[in-house]
Amino acid sequence: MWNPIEGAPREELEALQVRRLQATVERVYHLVPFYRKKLDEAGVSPDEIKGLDDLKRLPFTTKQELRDNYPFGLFATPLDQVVRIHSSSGTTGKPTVVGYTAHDMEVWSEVMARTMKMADVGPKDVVHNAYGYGLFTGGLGFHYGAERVGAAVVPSSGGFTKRQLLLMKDFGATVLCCTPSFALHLFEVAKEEGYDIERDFKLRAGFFGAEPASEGLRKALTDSWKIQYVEAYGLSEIIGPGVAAGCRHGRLHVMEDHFIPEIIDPETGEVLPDGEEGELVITTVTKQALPILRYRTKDISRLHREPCACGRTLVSMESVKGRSDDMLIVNGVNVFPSQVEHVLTKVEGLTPNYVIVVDKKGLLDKLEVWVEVDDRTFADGVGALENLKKRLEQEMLNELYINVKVKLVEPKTLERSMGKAQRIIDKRPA
Ligand code: DLL
Repeated sequence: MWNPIEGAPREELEALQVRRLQATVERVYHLVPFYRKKLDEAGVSPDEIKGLDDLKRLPFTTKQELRDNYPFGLFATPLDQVVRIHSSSGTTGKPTVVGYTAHDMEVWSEVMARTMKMADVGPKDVVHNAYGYGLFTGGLGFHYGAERVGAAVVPSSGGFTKRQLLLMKDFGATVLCCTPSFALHLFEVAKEEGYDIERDFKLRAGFFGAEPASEGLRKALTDSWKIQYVEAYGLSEIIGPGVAAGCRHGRLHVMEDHFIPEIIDPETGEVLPDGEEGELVITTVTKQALPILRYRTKDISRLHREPCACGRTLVSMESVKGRSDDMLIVNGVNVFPSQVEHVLTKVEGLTPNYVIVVDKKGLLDKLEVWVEVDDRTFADGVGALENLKKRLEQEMLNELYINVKVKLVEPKTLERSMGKAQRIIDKRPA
């Protein structure tokens, strides 16, 4: 563990959370007119926050509200105390802008150091950081965390796959940080370029996040690169990466002394008990520039509080299965891209490179999955491919309860992403 608080007794941790929550509500009430109005409307005065149970009385904050207050309307500090600004580009409307004071940067480095510690990253490591540097929080978030634990960081950022491989080999990278889809792409190109994974690379751990990855994709990455897979979860509105990190026992621990998670029913807003699936909501309790009350992440997960063998007492969240706004409703049935990926990675002969195409035919939605087969399967000929296609369509029906048309495509024909993979093409009229 990087910080003993990660394994502190629950009472101690919760007492700290309550103190910090009280201070946060007090601050936003006095410093952010938006929150004063919302708290007044909800009939909550800051001095009524006595325990964690009072969290549920606080109003939610949504991405739309951040946008409505573009760019700095929700900041709780004047700009002269802000030392960094990041922004995430949405697909629609204005970007979301987030700010950090020097203390926020300190917290961010701390939670990223804890993340790095999940694979014992330290001064002997060379961290190849292929998350995008820039307005996206991935690059700089990992950068500061790796520096904090004393590792040598290679700030390679995204793109330029072949050059990345060359640097990874020549600099002796022991740790890779990037999206799971880009890690897969790096592996494919490494093979194409004739690298011998075990002889040419020294990788021992990979920090993968920013997008969902099915069990199958995780296993493919662990086996192909021969590394410890560490999951990183986070979002710019809360801090960036560093909200939660995966331990060696496969639990994704939330840095609860800084971010308090809840799971709610996305329809009613009611808080759900541990173990139930719903939307993850997060309250920051140490952020200065942009404190956020009950941020609706739209990410679907569950929380678990059973003790973890790693010794951390921090609550763990299940890997995000998808975003509620990524969920496709196909003829009334809910489908997450991760469920499709799960089926694809169970079947031999395919690669985890796929896209989902949704269209309308008459009144009905039609879902197609295009997936690349591997070289060996491709060489097997038409008959084998036809059988594989039928088998996949049956598996999809069994798992997703809908009819899916599968299109098997040649290896390396679908577009690769350098950052977050774009898996869905929705052609239905809005
Ligand atoms: O993606 C921060 C990040 C960078 C996390 C690098 C991990 C590694 P945003 O661009 O604001 O921030 O996107 C946040 O990405 O709400 C999730 O939907 C998704 N996401 C992030 N991590 C995971 C993960 C960064 N481990 C949005 N699994 C979040 C699934 C993830 N989805």
